[in-house]
Amino acid sequence: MKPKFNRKNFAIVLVSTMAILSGVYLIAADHIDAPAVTGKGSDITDVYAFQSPATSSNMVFVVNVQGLLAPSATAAASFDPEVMVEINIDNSATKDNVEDLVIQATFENGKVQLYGPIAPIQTGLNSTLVTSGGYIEGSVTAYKGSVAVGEKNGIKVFAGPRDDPFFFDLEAYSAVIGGTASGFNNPGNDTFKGTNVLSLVVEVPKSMLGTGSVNVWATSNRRK
Ligand SMILES: [Ca+2]
Ligand SMILES: [Ca+2]
Repeated sequence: MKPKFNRKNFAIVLVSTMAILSGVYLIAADHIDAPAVTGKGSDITDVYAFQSPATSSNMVFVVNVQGLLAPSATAAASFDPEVMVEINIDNSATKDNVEDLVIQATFENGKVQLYGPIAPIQTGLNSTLVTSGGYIEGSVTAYKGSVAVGEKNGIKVFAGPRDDPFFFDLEAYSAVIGGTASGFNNPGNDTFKGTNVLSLVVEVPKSMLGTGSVNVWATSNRRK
């Protein structure tokens, strides 16, 4: 029987070329999330999608979870084996924000298992692991450990703790929203400096994603 996953946490929708801007847009809501998911394996902070700087025929997807990890807590942090992270890709000619392809990641015993990209069995609130397509596995990189990358059929996967790349001045933002400041300062204050996330990074040939542009979003899904 195929495992089924419930969607617990919906992250963001973005167009690949807008990945960085979209990440900025989402900061306030997604690093400090609802109590039910904050700090849990299903808590997505940011999603990035961009062309590989090294290989222009590849796309890179990054999904970060478990934000605001203090360095002292990072070594003990781990991906939740009950949570599947799904990268959803809408590549239809007329973008309908319904995924046509999914890339699915699960985590178990220090390994990351990656399925797809492949057409989903179902769209919407639930996901089913699609085990009939491409599959690769990699070791989860330990905190400050040497980087492990799984690679097969032109697809690469990395999973492990990373310094949160997100820059946001939360104090200045709060002051602007509160009416006590008219704008940001230069330089600003990097509120998330020093904190870590658990990153899933996937690189795939664009040829596996269809033709034309794509809409990309990520979900985390808890096993049921
Ligand atoms: Ca679609
Ligand atoms: Ca989905």
